[in-house]
Amino acid sequence: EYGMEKPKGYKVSFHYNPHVEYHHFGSSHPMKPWRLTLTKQLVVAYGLEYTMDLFEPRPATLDELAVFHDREYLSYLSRVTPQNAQPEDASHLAFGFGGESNDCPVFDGLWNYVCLYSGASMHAAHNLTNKQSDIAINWSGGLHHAKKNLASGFCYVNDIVLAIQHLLTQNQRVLYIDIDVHHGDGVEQAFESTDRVFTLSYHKYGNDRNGWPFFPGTGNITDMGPTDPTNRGKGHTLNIPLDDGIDDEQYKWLFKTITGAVVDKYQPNAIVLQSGADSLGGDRLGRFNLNIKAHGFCIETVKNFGRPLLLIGGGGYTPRNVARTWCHETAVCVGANLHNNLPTHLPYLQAFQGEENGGGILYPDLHNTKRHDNANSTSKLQKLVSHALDNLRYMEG
Ligand code: ZLV
Ligand code: CA
Ligand code: ZN
Repeated sequence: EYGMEKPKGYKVSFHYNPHVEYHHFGSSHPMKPWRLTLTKQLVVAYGLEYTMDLFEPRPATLDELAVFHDREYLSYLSRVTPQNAQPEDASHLAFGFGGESNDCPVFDGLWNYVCLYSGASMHAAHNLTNKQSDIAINWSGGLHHAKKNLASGFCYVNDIVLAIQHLLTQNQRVLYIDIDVHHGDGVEQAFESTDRVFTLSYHKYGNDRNGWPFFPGTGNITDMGPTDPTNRGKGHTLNIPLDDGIDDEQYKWLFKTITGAVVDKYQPNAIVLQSGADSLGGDRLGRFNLNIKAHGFCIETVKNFGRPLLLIGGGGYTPRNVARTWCHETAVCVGANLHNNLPTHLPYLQAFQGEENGGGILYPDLHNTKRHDNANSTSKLQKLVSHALDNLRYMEG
């Protein structure tokens, strides 16, 4: 009843509006929308565009975003510009803009940008509900920190929540999986009171040397959502807090064991996978030591569950490695193997050359490129897995 007859040969669609690329958060801001240009160029250079249905979705409308977000917030978001913004204004700060860290700057075309990436996620979700695709991909989405009335952590509109809300019109149970190095707090919070969405996030958790928590500071193993037994969402959240420097074999084992157990128990009708590439080794903001193929193993594992799959982007702050990873994962979806030497007719080949290691190739060794010592001992991870499996018992069967 989950639809897909053939174990291989899924119908894949790629949802992308190239106008997102032309938006800039500011030169010192780590979020670079042009990483999507690099991704698309790699996908095209490897010939993957011929293996999928390509769509250029229209921007979402304010009414479509209001299915999740407050209208007062959207109205502010749609009108604020770098010229008219009042940085000291109480509502500006209350909606999550400006402030000391300025994670969420107001830049030119901001409203257009949020409507473009949200429109793409909603279009991708639509392709799944009308069964035009088995796997729908939107690398421009995955902005998991946005709340209904608040911008947070580079995220202004929560395209994931909007896509899941659409999937819920046709599916009884949706599983959300988040492998971005940050906790998927916005999605967790949005569905904390329903048993129709299960949220599972793997992330770095804990304080640095100076006692500052890794953003956003939530998502310990004990955070299982509401604990009140009358709350239908009780037990439908699972958080996997990890420490610096986790390696390929540890992450793959953890992901396979825990995600497999969740799918077995919850039996989702559709899956949404946020594939943030900031969990790779060498990421500018991340702390893990994963290689591209270990990250891609998670996508392969989820694909093999054989449920309709919405695959979305997220974080990722070393643009050339973001592009490599999302190109590899696009290939995983269509079942293609890519040669390690980058195609020579790649327009942005320069971006992938002159690296210490990895110049001119798709699969550089990213392990320890930033030399985060591995603080995850085998025994700690084993305890984490048994705690996680224990937590699943709180879900009513
Ligand atoms: O990848 O780094 O740590 C989905 C996503 O999950 C913070 N924000 C806030 C709370 C106090 N700090 C600011 C610390 C700044 C450290 C330097 C930056 C440099 C320029 C601009 C922003 C940052 C930055 N901000 C690094 N980490 C943060 C986080 C937000 C992380 C969002 C991850 C988004 C797309
Ligand atoms: Ca995560
Ligand atoms: Zn992230």
